[in-house]
Amino acid sequence: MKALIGVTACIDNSNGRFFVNPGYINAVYKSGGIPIILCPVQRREIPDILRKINGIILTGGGDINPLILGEEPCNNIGEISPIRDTFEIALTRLALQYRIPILGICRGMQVMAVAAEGKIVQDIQSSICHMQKSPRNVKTHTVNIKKDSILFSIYGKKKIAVNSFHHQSVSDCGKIFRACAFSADGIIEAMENIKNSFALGVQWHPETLYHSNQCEKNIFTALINEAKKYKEDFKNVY
Ligand SMILES: [Mn+2]
Repeated sequence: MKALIGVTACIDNSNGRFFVNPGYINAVYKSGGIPIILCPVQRREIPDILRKINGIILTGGGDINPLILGEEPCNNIGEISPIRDTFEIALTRLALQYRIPILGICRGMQVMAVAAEGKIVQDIQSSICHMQKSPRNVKTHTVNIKKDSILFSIYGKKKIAVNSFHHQSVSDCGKIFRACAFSADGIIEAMENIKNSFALGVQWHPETLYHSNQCEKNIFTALINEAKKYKEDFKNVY
């Protein structure tokens, strides 16, 4: 049996549709998992989803609603989707309780931080460009990885280059995560769980790099392997 990986959908408010960019779907499928697109449901319905899947990808997308963090929106805030925020934060909290492996990508990493009562920078001010104009499969800035991390075990090196399409970032990872990679300006570029289950957040977009980069492919393989383990170890517990 293959691992079922829930992949959270973006909401396109202007066209009234849910969608997932194909990179996430292809990355899961080509890494040996089966992608299942997750659309927002009520909190009480989330356990019904979690009983059926073995791993989660929190995808990229728009900004996190500052009001969730008790802040007013700054002038440069992008499009927000309160329904998506509410669903993904609740999904993440319950998935952590269920110890379901999680991979958070870009916005997904920020959702993980908020779910763990961390903090977000609404609009990064830096001399390093984090919103690149180059195509999505081009790496534009470097990241330093902490040696004693899951991420280091995936990449096998301390300095990597990544793509970058974010103007928000995590400033406080929250209670159960620790930062494990930084850009040269000190922005947190990755974080991971220091307790219990596999949960990794990256601020870059491995789903648009994995075609030609083994390490980015390994991020998805790591999630699928953990999801398979989860299936065997914990499925009967809940
Ligand atoms: Mn960046």
